[in-house]
Amino acid sequence: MRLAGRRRTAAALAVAVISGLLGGAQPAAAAPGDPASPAGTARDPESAAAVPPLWPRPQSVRAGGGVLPLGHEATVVAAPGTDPYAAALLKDVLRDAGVRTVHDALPGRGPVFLLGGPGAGRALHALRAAETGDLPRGGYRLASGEVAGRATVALDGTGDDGLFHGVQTLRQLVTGDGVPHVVVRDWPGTAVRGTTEGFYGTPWTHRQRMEQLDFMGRTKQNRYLYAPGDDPYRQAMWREAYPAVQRAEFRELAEHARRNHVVLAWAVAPAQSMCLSDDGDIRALNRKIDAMWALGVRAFQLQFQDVSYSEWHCGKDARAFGSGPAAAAKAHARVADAVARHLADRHPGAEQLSVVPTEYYQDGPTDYRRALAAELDDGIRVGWTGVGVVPRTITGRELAETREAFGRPLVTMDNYPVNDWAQDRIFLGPYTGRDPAVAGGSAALLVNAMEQASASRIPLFTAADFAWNPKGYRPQESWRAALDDLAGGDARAREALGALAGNDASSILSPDTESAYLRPLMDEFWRTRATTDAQAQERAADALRSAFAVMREAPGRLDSTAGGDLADEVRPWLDQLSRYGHAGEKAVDMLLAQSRGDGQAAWDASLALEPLRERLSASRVTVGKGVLGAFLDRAEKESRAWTGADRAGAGKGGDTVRLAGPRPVTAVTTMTEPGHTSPGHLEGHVPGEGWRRLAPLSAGGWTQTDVKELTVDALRVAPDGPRPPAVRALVPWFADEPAAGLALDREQAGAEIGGAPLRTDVRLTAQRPGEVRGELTARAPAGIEVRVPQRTTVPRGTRATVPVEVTVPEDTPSGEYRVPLAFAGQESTLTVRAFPRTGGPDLVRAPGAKASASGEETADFPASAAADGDGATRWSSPTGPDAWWQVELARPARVGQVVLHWQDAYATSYRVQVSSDGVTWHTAATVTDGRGGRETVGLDAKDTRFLRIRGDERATRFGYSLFTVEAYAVADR
Ligand SMILES: [Ca+2]
Repeated sequence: MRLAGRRRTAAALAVAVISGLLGGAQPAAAAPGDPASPAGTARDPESAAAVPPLWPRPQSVRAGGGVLPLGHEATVVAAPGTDPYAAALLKDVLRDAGVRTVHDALPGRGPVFLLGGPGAGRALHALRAAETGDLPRGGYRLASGEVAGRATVALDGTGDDGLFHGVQTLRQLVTGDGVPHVVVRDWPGTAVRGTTEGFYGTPWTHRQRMEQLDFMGRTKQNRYLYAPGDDPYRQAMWREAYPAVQRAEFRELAEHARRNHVVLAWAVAPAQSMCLSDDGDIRALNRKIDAMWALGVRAFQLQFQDVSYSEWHCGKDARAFGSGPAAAAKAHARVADAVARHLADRHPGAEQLSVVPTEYYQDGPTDYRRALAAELDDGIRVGWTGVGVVPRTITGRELAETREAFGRPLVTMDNYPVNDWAQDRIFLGPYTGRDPAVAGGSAALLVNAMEQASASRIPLFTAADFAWNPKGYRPQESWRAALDDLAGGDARAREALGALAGNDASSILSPDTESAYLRPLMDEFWRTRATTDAQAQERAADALRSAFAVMREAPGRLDSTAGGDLADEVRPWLDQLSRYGHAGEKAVDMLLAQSRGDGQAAWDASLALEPLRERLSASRVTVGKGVLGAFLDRAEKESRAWTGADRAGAGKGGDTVRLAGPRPVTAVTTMTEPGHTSPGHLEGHVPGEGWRRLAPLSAGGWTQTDVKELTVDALRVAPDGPRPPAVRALVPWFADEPAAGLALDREQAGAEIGGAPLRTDVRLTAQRPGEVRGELTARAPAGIEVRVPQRTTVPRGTRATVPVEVTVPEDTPSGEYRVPLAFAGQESTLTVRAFPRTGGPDLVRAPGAKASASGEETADFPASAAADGDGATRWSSPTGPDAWWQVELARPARVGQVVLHWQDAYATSYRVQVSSDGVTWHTAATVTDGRGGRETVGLDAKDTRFLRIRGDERATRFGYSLFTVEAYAVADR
């Protein structure tokens, strides 16, 4: 016991040391067998920093501290029978690290690399690697350090691919300095993990597939399922052999797959043109399978996903099977069983056959599933996609239930990142929402790639990481590593790739992740815009503009990423990203110029933005969904607020503005298209006088004219030459309206007598062609104290938020108090409901309290559910505005506070009523600006035996629904 305790401590310390590098390697608690050597000790963090990040994230890594230097010579000793691909890979790694001479027998020279066999085993033992124990197939051990005075790296693996995965890890450990001293014990969390090429669209080219296999080897995937949606030779033309060129490609693909320890699998979907009951057709199918075997395919899948239950392709099937789901299941099972028997007889080395049934995405057992489960040979696996074709989440429970329904292990065929169903999108976000149990509990986990092969590697990298180490998986870290991997060390490309993937990150799996890196920059930009802090504005604008510049430059920066393939594959998205970047820069320039008061520069940027936005909306692809377009919309809206173009009374597009009657005007803003026209001048129509020339227009198109409260009933732009200026907007700023608009965040609010201050906001909107300065004043009645800032400045075109703090001192009687708030001639009244301090237990939940209601939507939502203190249960009224919920308290109380927890169906307007007898009611509080969620209502209601929440207006078209109501008595002094 003591020893075990020490081991755990040592492992925990080592893990802590390297967690910063690996983003926190998963503690080895889930390890089969002994995860850590007993002698492991913590090292100092600096030397541990020499361990580079490793992907997929290993199950356990222990940093030893030192570094094993690599020179020009090394010795590689491979045990007899060692996997030649692992040995070849090791030599490539050493060559890339600068080793020129590799000796292949001891003593040799330079550090020694021991691959498998007793020699590696002894060195691993000497380097304090844990014994092999019950390391699963595909697992490996890797250790580096000094053995008997010689720099040594030792590796061994289980199964025929473990050693290869170990060398893939070693590849990442080798840096310019050498190999860090390290002990890795690692194994796959999913036995079969890989990629499906199954999309509809242009299938990958042979070269793309070859590269994908190398990528799969690097990321420790071991299954590639060939199933293009548009390959006729695996569908309608399944009987026919592939043409010679494709046969040669399959052979090459199979060989390349072997090198990468990937099993080449082939899926056939014959049912659209097959007589399922016909032995001749079954023989033909088996012949095709034999032919594919001869080309190097080692795993097969039968697909029945798009099959009708009533249409057969020969009369014989109708007679043999009948019709309906169970008949179809029998037919599918018959074919699958025959193929499985054939494989077992003819190709005993084949992997287990899998079948994608017609009902591959449903929930739980069905007639079809039951019939298939009963008929299908036990050794056959069944494919499913989770519950739903593209499910947001897949849970271990769903997997277990589906496994139960089919009575066998499942091949999880996840439809992410495939995008053939959403052709305006590319899905570049990380793989998320799958329980670790889905990986470990599936016979295989295959994710369906996009047509865009190298772009697919971003999500596929993360899925491979998840499949290898599901419990240690951290999507964001994995995603960043995927971007690093694809960028291949090019920092400018990496930045652009972050922009591309960051703005194409959302999907059904994670709808809220779009442009996540950009949104805080936008938020800060908007926040500072409403302030008068010019420096903060510049900083926020610079940060956002830089991010937009990366987007604009992305096509150039990604020119040679993945050998140039990436940019070619995602051209429409990349170009759209670039346009958004360019438009974003212009929008920032426009708004910043406005903040500086430089109307001409802002107008120039605004005009430059127009063609960019037109090109953006002409594109059929979606980038930065819900974020980038929304940013530009808001920028335009704020710009129009600043220029005044959106003001009532502004002329849009015409050269004359007629007012309803004579009004005093302080200034006029004119926006015209620059160039190609004669400038023209501004005129005002003065009653009793006629048109008066006011000012010339600027050639740049932006003119703001101060007219000193001139009373006019019309304004116009008059040409100076033969070609009249094209007027975009003509904006009068009136002297007879308040300089600022004023709105209260809340018109009513409760404040506890003698309690903490009530805080609310006043929003001020500038209504002048310049910033508006003034003082917000509050006329507090006796017994109420109000604090507001001394001076307030509202920048032009923006809305400023001014905090208001209300305090109700100890001796103030409870009741409602009106606090008029005024700014620049505008006034609004805040109603403060002063209520006494409350305390004690929740009266609603006291024993003896009884809830009732005017009605209940169904028996699932009883009145009592709002009195149980349980946030998961609720009362719900039938549809309609007039409904109430009430509680009869156990004994009369002086109620001082009611707390409501609304469901989405809340009341915007409601009353709190009280009664001593349940007959005569009295309204203790009225709320007319209800906002749902948790609402606290203060009151002071003596002798309350009955407390009622009466709805007046609904927020939704449904009824009212309350999770919980609480009530508290006025506290004793
Ligand atoms: Ca409840």
